[in-house]
Amino acid sequence: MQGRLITFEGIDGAGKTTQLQWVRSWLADAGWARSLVATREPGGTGIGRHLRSVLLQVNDEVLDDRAELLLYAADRAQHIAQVIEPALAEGQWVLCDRFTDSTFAYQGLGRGLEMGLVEQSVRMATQGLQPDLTLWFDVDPEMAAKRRQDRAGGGTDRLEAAGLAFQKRTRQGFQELATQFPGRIVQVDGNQELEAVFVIVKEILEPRLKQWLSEDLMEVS
Ligand code: T5A
Repeated sequence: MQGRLITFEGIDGAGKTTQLQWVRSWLADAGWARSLVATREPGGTGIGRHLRSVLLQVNDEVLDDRAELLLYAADRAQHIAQVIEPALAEGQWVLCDRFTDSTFAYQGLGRGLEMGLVEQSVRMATQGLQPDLTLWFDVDPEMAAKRRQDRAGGGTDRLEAAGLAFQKRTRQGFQELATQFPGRIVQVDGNQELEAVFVIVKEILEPRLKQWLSEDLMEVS
């Protein structure tokens, strides 16, 4: 059985975390005969949780853009070694809240770092590991900002505090990535109600999961 990596991407407040949790329950309840791991970046490991707080806490000290890039890479390298690769090796399906596309969109387009540097950092962290499927929750940045404001508990993290123009550039980054990798990245209109978005997500996932299961069966026989 082959493990599979499914990533959930989008700007802050796009709704990906909620959809990931719903997908997780749906897959578990529907008995897809495959064990699952749900995880996230940054912060999918104990070490990663320390890095997450450095990355997301608003601080008086300004975090340099290249330092930010390297911290995301460090979180990812640890996450892949400790969580993702072992799960894939056991044939599990891994649902990951953010992965490499976030680095291209946020540090590349959002911060404006040179793409060569971003690519280098991603290559070093992943050693070439790529998602099998990426769901990109595309939401209007103003709507996403409103959702973040309305969210119970409120609060703004360091990246959210970078403002609307930053989120717009990041959205543009995801758009460019979706054009570049049309087979892997599937755009989901996240502007609709939660339930309507989930219907779309299931429509995308069902045929893929069936295909993966039949590929596994063919391998066994
Ligand atoms: N980052 C990350 C980088 O810069 N580079 C990288 O390489 C990586 C990996 C991580 C931050 O780090 C950055 C990106 C991020 O800024 P995070 O907390 O993991 O931070 O990411 P966020 O996007 O900030 O997570 P959020 O939880 O804020 O947003 P989600 O997951 O997109 O949205 P969700 O599901 O939590 O929903 C937000 C609110 O909206 C409501 C939900 O109920 C919730 O209240 N909502 C909806 N309301 C109406 N209709 C819908 N369809 C809704 N969907 C959700």
